[in-house]
Amino acid sequence: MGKALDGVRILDFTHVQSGPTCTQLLAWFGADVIKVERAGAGDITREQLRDVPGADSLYFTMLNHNKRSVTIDTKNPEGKLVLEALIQKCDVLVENFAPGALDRMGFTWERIQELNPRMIVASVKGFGPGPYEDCKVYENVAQCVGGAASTTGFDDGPPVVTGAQIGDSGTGLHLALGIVTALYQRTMTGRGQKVLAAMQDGVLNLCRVKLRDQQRLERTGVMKEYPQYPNGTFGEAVPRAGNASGGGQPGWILKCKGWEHDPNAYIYFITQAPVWVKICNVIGREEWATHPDYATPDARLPRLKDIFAEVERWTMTKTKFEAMEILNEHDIPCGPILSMKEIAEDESLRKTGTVVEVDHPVRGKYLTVGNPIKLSDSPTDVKRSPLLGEHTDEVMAELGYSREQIDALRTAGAI
Ligand code: CAO
Repeated sequence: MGKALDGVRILDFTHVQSGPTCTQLLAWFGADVIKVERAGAGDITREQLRDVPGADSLYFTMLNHNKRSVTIDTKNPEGKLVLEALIQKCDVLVENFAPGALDRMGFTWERIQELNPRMIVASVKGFGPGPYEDCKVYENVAQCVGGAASTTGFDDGPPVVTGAQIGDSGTGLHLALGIVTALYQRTMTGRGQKVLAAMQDGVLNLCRVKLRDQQRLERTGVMKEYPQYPNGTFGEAVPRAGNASGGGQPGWILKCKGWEHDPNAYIYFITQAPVWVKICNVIGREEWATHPDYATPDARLPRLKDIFAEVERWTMTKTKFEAMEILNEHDIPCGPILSMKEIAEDESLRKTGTVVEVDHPVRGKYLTVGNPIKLSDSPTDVKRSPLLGEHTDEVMAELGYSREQIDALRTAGAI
């Protein structure tokens, strides 16, 4: 079966996490992704957080599946010529260098357009144009400047960053959408274009509901679904909401049987209005179904803390999986807090290809997250990440270089 992006060639000039997330997705959709790495060193993540001596780290292998690796010194004049040949051959150049690095290398937008007017140049940067555009940015910086940290955590504690890599992988996802959209537009215009996904913008996009709440707060001074209501105080900015649900369906994390010893013996419980009567029946508070203090969503808002305390008395008598089973029988929305260990062992995630075991010639077998986006006509086949420079000769030959030329470039340190 063919793949959605068969025939699309990507010059992958990415490193660390944000850019590689994007190009890995494109590779899974069938693009030929040629990762250009610094000769002798490669993507810095190859050696970061190493768990097997001498083997590419999981950090690298889990972000670079299905790609080919070529090593080119793009600051060497002859190496630059090889990169030019690649630019002429590829459809998209993806990069996430520090601002200005590509220009300093001599590959400005104008120069790339001269070489290939159909080329799409896609970049991840920390910030968009403005006072911070020259700054280098990593994941947690993006979470802080994009509004996530100020709205995450508990009211009486400091801002908190989340384990979900919304700054890096989140922005990589945004960039991938920009790239396929630009490819689609190119089918009509014949022209390439620049695609920019700034990490601050990507995080803010994911924090859209918090900018919604900022405006609600300014208008009404209070947000009744926040845990600060009715006894706490609201300031000028959206406060941290603990584990409160983001929308109009109040939720909270509740203890389950075993919570004293197991840090993940908890369940997320949502008091969804349409199933309120069922919730009352399940927890044994049938009278709340009709009591004026509890029967309507508005009446419940000032009492959420007490309501969740009562529900928790019930969840603490069940394991998180028992609670999940019982609540699901009644269509009550909930979800167990799954540990990474439980996720790694989850059979259903393995069956769908969301968790995949991959073999690697140096490190052996390891687990990875497969393609979370499933296309019925373009199935994903997860292949191991490339060794450093594994495909240099192969790609050089495809570019038309002879054996002698390849050897000479290698001797010159260009590749
Ligand atoms: N041959 C020769 N030189 C190469 C090369 C190659 N194949 N590939 C890269 N280089 C050079 C670049 O040209 C650059 O040189 P100059 O500084 O002289 O212009 C240099 O390597 C380093 O690039 P960098 O500045 O991007 O790398 P860094 O480690 O200092 O910074 C990071 C890393 C991530 C902070 C920065 O790249 C950045 O802000 N990127 C944009 C935002 C982003 O993606 N952040 C998320 C990263 S994932 O957590």
